[in-house]
Amino acid sequence: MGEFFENVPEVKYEGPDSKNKFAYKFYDPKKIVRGKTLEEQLKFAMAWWHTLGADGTDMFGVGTMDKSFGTNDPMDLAKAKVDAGFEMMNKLGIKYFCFHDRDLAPEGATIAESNERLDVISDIIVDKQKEFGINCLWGTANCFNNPRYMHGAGTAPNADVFAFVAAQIKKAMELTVKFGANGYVFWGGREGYETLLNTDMGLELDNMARLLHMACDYADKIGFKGDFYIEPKPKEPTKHQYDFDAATAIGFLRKYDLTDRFKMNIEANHATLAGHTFQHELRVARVNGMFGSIDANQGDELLGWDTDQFPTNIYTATLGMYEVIKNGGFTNGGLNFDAKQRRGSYRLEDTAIGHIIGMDTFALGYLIADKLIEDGRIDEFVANRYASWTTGIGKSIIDGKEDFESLAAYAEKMGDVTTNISGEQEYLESVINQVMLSL
Ligand code: XUL
Ligand code: CO
Repeated sequence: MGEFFENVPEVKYEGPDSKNKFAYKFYDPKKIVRGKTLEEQLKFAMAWWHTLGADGTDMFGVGTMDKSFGTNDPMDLAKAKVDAGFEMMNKLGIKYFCFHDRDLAPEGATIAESNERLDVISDIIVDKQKEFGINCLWGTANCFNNPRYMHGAGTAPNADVFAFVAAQIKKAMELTVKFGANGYVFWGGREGYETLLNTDMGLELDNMARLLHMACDYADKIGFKGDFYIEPKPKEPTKHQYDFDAATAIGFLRKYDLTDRFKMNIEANHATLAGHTFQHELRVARVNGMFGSIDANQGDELLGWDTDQFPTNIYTATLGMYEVIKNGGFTNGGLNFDAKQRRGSYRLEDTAIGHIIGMDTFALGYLIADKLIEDGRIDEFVANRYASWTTGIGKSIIDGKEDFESLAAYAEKMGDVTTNISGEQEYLESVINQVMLSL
């Protein structure tokens, strides 16, 4: 096997003074934080589709990046991508990857042909995993690209499409188990509607739940013990997607009795598209006991679409990792770089540089969030803000001892509320700045 990323050396931690493009300035994989190495805490993953597949094609232009890896033959390309992917992960010290079925091998004329191709490539991947000690974070099926999914996949009006996608997901789950992953993602890019005029929303949602229940049943059959994830996104490519945001997806899972097996895979750019912050989506998942994994990227504040940029915003990463630490860290999940370099950054080494800044950003975010929690001023402030619930009337409400009549009597006796205290947002933001800059 030749080298594909010949301009990318092995990337090591050199510290904040390093001027080497191909070095980590803040991500020291062996540094111990909260009883584990940063490498174990952060669980970075490479996304097969962006890193090995995306060539810079956009709505107005053809690809700018050469991702042919030296061949024109589709199966040879699939094999070369395995070599290239493991070379990249090994050089960057990334220990996980995520994949869609169709990222790994080109779709055939029949399901049988597609599956045979996947068998060939997945055997090679399993050997590489052993050789490099690299794991799979999660797998998924691409249920959005093929024209058969033009009206949806699990929510298609045509039952034959539902049968087809079930077959596709069945195989993708088998591959996920074959790679030893503990996560399987459902991202419903075509699960939604363009117009309600032609849509039976109730039936579509019932059918989506039927598909997810079938996935749970099949997981038991093949011994998949990991988590299923819903990855919320409000729109794009479909006008309205059913898994709009974490709150909507959790409501859906509750209605259809799927909360035992499912958690959220929160993508930063999808939060932006939903009109939320990254931290908001993580908080909603956390307080509902549904936090699972993260697609680490960022959007552009000025653009209304999913730009999937490598994450560079330390403030956003800090508030995100604050939620992850409060959740007890990752269990089966991790930080998957669902991210690509800009179209003009067309060289193969630019994807390595993108991963490097992404890893440095999340390492900084984790270290600052850890310090914020250790500092304790924010937690203490929040505890004090809600102190009225720990004694007196607040405790009595929580203990279930009050009703409207008793509270009306209490309010009458009180006269008016005189005990509100300042929210001190500006002070709290100054604490973050201080902790961040004195790391
Ligand atoms: C699309 C997206 C997907 C999912 C996996 O916006 O984020 O790549 O992460 O299907
Ligand atoms: Co994603």
